[in-house]
Amino acid sequence: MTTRYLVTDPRYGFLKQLGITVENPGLYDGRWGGSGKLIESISPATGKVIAKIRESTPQEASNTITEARKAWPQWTSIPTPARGDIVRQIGDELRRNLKPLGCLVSLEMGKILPEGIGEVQEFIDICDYAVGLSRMLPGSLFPSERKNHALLEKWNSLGVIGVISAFNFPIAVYGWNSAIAMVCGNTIVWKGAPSTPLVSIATTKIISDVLERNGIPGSVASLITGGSDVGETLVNDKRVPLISFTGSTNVGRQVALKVQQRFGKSLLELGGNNALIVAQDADLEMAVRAAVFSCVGTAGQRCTSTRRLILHKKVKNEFLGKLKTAYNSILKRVGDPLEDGVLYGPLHNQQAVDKYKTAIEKAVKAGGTIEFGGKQIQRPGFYVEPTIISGLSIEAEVVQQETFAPIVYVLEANSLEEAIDLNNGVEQGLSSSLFTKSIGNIFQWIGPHGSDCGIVNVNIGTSGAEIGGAFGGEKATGGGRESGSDAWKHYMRRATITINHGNELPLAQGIKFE
Ligand code: UN1
Repeated sequence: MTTRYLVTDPRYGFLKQLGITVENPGLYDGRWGGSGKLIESISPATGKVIAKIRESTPQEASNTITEARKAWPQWTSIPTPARGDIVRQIGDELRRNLKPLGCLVSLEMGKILPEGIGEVQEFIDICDYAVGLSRMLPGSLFPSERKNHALLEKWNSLGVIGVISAFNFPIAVYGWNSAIAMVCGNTIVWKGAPSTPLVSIATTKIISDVLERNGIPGSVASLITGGSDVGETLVNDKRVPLISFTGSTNVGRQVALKVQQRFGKSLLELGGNNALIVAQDADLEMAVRAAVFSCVGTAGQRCTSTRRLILHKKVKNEFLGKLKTAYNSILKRVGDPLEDGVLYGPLHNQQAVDKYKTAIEKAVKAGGTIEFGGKQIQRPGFYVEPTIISGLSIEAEVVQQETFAPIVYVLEANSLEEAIDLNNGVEQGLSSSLFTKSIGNIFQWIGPHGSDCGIVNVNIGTSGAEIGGAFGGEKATGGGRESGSDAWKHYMRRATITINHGNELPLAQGIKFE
């Protein structure tokens, strides 16, 4: 069954282009390495098995860390702009493979093809960014209070960086981490999501080919696959000074505690519970368009997806009417994410469908009204209706929790102050957006008494950030920042250096000790 499915579908030709060989028909047996469990990669659009992959064992994960640690001295000794040039070549290879890789993301994760391609583009963009950074990584020279002394700040690489990424962005989030970590002089051990192993394999193959072509060991960008035992091996290993973790708040909390226990550093991108506020003076057409993408795009499976709509009382009914019309047109564009013209694909797996159903049950029990959707879509794969629920208060358990599904809760506000309080009234603090035409509102929103999130948008939705800014959030989102701005600092250690180039030994603060 499995076998036939893979080999008879001509659309999967891109697997071959990516060097994913079908050694036994339908079975990628992981000959590249690994002797752990044989797991299945399942297509969210059909529920059928795409391939079987052999995972790593914890011991193999540990050996991989050894190899990545061995490769670090060579990699970090290469001049930074030359490391940048390797990352440029990786970006070029990704450009060449944009379409097939985008198809693979779409096939295995389940997001629509334009978004699959967009995700690979995000990796390309961060490669470009990292190449520029490789010519610009700064240091500082501060004035010393002592005569003939120089006070400097220098940034050095950390060593092996552990990257644990999630199924929903199976390539872009690894890209943010790896491109920046590599120009900073680190080697990487990546554990992708267990349910998107083919994307991890194809990406790592592309990168290791570039490295090896340049005489650099592929272990500079290593891959492990597996479940929580393999993840724990990485998290607990003292040879890994930084763990970058993307996933749920609950797992992230455990990762952070374990890493802290050994005085490692962690970089956390955890849950979001993002709100989009529509003020009384908003451009409603624009707000509706943005809300549709942020609520139902990626079938609600972005960390940045809109989970709460905070609507001014005076525009609430009009906005909701327009939103429902738009949702109805989305229902006509449900389909296989690889097909042209499809705007809305499946959830990632059965577990996600179960969580969607549980959240809706809980919402209804708590007194919520289903304004739109609320049911599983009867077709193969893991499809559910995009859903709007009103009538719940901010305190309701389901409104406080992140459900990784296309469910949005409608809340009402009488003023911007009230809307900001609602925006800030959850544990998480990733993304937020306000639709308004008033300059006063905008500055209130972006100021100290405004949104408490890491991402604070105006007249755009909550999702779809560019790579140039720092990406991440506050509170239970974990406080990490990845991608652009000065996120590179996470991947380096700072040395404060004082050099006495005179013949005397003055002490700071004028202390005499003679
Ligand atoms: C995520 O969901 O983990 O801002 C990342 C966005 C994307 C990244 C999302 N650029 O929606």
